[in-house]
Amino acid sequence: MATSTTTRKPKASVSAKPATKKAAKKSLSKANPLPHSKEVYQRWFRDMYLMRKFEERCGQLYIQQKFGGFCHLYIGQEAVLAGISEAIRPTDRMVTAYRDHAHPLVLGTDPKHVMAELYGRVTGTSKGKGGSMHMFDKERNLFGGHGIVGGQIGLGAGIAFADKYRKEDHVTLCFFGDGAARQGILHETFNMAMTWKLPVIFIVENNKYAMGTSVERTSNVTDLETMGASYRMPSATVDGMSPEAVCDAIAIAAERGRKGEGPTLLDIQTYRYKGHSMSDPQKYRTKDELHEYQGKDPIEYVRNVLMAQGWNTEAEIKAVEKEIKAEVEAAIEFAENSPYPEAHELYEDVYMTEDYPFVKD
Ligand SMILES: Cc1ncc(C[n+]2csc(CCOP(=O)(O)OP(=O)(O)O)c2C)c(N)n1
Ligand SMILES: [Mg+2]
Repeated sequence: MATSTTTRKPKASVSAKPATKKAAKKSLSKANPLPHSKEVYQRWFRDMYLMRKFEERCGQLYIQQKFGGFCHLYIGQEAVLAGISEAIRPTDRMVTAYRDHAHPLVLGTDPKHVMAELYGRVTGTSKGKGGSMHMFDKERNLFGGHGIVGGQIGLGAGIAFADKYRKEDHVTLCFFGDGAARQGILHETFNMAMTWKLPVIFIVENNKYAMGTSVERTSNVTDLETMGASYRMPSATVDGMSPEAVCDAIAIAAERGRKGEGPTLLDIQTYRYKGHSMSDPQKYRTKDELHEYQGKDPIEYVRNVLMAQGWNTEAEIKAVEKEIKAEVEAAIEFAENSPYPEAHELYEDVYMTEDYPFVKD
């Protein structure tokens, strides 16, 4: 995440990336300047590789029944969070749905506590009481992890309202899926957010499907950016397989929010390589479609940038990969050795106010 207190200036937008490694190497020559520094690409590689490896292990552990509940993987969508993290400040807020393991990781939450939450252990981010769908990190302004499709759209505007009311210049990043975009709450929220010019960025993580239902089967309006039009909300469609394109779009939207100009809607087009959750036969899509997106894999792309620019050797990249894999294994060990919450925890963290009048012994 950008650590400076000023938002980075939006960079020139970047065209679609080449699909093959050979093509990538060719076009990423030193003569072809990139919009970000070596450090940014190196951090993107680390962050995305951590998200990917953490979740690959989550999928395996879930099948081994090491933890229960639901498990929705983010694999394939990593460029969205990588791009965003470069365009925001640590004080900005995030609220998302149940596909939420990667959000705390990119914000810097220790993977140990994310894994422990999946395992339902007291050392988890929500003391083991939330599980996969309810990752929170108060210190890093992550407001969850929500299981009701579209529920967090209203929450996002509420958080932004509180910041505006307190005259604080934070921006809220409110994530939801292409399926959630069809919930009625979106319209009420868009209306209020535009009326009050709230500092919120509505981010559709458009992975083309809501469980097994494609965007095309959901509505005659398949161009989701137009959903902001009735409210005259500035909107754009963004290539979500490109961290650079996401970073540019978020930087512009965040600047608008901080200047008091109100919300932005971004239809960030991405793809999930895995099923909706762990029990999904994926009959609604073809292998060719999946391979097409895997050919634009953002981790491969950034790895190629690092090597083509001469910023890292293959051996250096392999060393980073080894380090991250070890970090994920350490997180699993930490989770497995952590205790479950005690029974009294059931009654704690329910109300903010300890003497809430309706809580009686
Ligand atoms: C109000 C509500 N209706 C239905 C569900 C069941 N459900 C869970 S996930 C999901 C699909 C949502 O898809 P999308 O918003 O595109 O997000 P994605 O899973 O693709 O990230 C549905 C219908 C739910 N959790 N809440
Ligand atoms: Mg979806």
